[in-house]
Amino acid sequence: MSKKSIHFECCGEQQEVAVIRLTRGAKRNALNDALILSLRDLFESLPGSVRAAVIHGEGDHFCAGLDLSELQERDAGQGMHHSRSWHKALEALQYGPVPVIAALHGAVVGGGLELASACHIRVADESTFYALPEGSRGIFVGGGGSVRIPRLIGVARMTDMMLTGRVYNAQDGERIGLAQYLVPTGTAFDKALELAKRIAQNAPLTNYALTHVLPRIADQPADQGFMTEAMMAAIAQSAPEAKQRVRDFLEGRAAKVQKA
Ligand code: 1HE
Repeated sequence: MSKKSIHFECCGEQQEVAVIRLTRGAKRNALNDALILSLRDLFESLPGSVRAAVIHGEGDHFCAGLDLSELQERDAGQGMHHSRSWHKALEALQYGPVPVIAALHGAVVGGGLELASACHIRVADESTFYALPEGSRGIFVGGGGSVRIPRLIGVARMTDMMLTGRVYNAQDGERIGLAQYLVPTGTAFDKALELAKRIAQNAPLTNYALTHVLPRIADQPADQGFMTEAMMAAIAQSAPEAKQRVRDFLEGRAAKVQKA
């Protein structure tokens, strides 16, 4: 399926992995309104077979952020609604039906980093670089970056990126927590797909707990977090699928954890 500015298809034996590609390569996958809307629509209507998703970008860069050509005509009220439209789309992704893995290469800048930070796992290849040029463009993040990025790298590092225009390369990006995986140039998509296929084998309820409940627990005071965790643990372990998976291990049918 091709929506405006994105291409979407399902792969895997059971069509369990959704692959989403940003297709504005000529504009370095800059995010215009149509693309943001398409992302929201897509994550609100993924086929029932899908258990995990990969998002990547066409051409030499993952994403150049907000399409700056659309910024020209907006007044303050329109700007507010525009930012909220990004929030809705990226919430549909972050709190959507399945874990999402971003395969990163080239520029991951501005709104591109905001998009990547809404994903659950980021796999970066060696060509990746990260920046928040909003500071030098006289604007601010508006796609949830001020909420999500400090949770990955801390307020101090994000402040530095925006005040000074600091660019992180792929190695340093992984070191500070912008990506969980660093792979050779040209292999981020393959690694992301491999991870997605593995994630798709998990019990859906466990994946739901990890994408919807864990981040909320992380935002709760410890006392409430412990209680939410206890409730989620009880719900997860009472599922028939969990009981079957534990039985499979105890009876020697499931894989052991291997030394890394
Ligand atoms: C764009 C955009 C864009 C490229 N909006 N058109 N983001 C930025 O400030 C980053 C701006 N972009 C760049 O710094 C560079 O384009 C890149 C480092 C990403 C890539 O460089 P390069 O040499 O491969 O490409 P290019 O020649 O700069 O760009 C190719 C074309 O894409 C060119 O248009 P053309 O008509 O001359 O071919 C560029 O104008 C166009 N292009 N990036 C519009 N971003 C919710 S708030 C989020 C706030 C933000 O994201 S602010 C950060 C915006």
